[in-house]
Amino acid sequence: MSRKTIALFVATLLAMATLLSGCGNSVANNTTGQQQTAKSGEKTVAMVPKVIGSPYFDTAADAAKKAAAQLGMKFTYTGPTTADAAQQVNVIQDLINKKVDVLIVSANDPDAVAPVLKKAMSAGIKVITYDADSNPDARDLFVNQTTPEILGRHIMDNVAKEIGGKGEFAILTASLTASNQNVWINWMKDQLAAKYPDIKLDTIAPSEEDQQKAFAQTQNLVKAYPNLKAIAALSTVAEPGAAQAIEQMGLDGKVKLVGLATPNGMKQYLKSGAAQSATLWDVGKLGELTIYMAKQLLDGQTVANDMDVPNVGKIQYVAGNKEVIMGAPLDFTKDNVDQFNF
Ligand code: RAM
Repeated sequence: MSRKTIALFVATLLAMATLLSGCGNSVANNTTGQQQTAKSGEKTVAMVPKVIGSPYFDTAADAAKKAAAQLGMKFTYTGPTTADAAQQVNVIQDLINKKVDVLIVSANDPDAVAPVLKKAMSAGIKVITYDADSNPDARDLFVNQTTPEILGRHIMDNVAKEIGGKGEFAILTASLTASNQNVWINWMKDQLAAKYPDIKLDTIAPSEEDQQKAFAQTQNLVKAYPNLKAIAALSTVAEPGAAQAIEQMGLDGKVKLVGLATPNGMKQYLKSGAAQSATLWDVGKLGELTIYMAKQLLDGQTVANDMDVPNVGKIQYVAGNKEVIMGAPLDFTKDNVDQFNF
């Protein structure tokens, strides 16, 4: 056989080997659509945030990926590039087609995502929501970061504390369809009605998981409500965006700012006085807890109240809603923000 024929034969063999190795149970493992192949028998867990590229969701995903590796599961992370419910539905449909074993979703819109999640469940895929729930009948479990009533009442109390119990405030939320922000807002309103007769909620403005939109909305709020004394910014991009606008308008301390954000995202603003407090939970632990629960479901294990989750701690389990609750929220201020790094 000539050298040329041998070379052609070897090249053909290599090409076939490459093709065959890519035919396993492969899924996209990030937004660039890079394919990874799960080893046979290895379960694949796909995490779908409200939006890819948000530090909050990417931090949870980094921790989830490490936890999945420790538990012998293949992890993939993919999602919409904006907090768009229709985009998120398409991403989930694609993962169903790729036959992942577990879907983990933070829903942009609980109603919009329910049909495709039910389709996943019918296809034998375990469905977990984390951070923002879907309709409860469209998932097997909801991993919630904290108790909505506690968080909502606490944020309202933080507003009242900053404005001396009287005056006007506004809420800068994420998307108007987001189930987590909406349940927190409901509890804020309940606390407002129950405890603060001299405080008025002027409006609720959306910022769609977009820090630039939060910046612009804050400018609009200050112009539209000249007596505004505080803003409660309810997303980890809304509060930094609002702080930037307050700083740019020279309103540090004149319009008080509280809300939900990471300590790293708010450090400079808490120290400068553009913001008074930020509240959140350990985002990495939320990612770890979610993967631990995925393994529990895959192994047919039960979830019990007060069960101790490695590296996370004791969790609550609300059986009636198939809901795990990780723990209490933390407040970050200029005095303690340096103690945290996430
Ligand atoms: C953003 C998202 C997320 C929410 C946090 C507080 O990152 O809206 O769903 O939990 O803020």
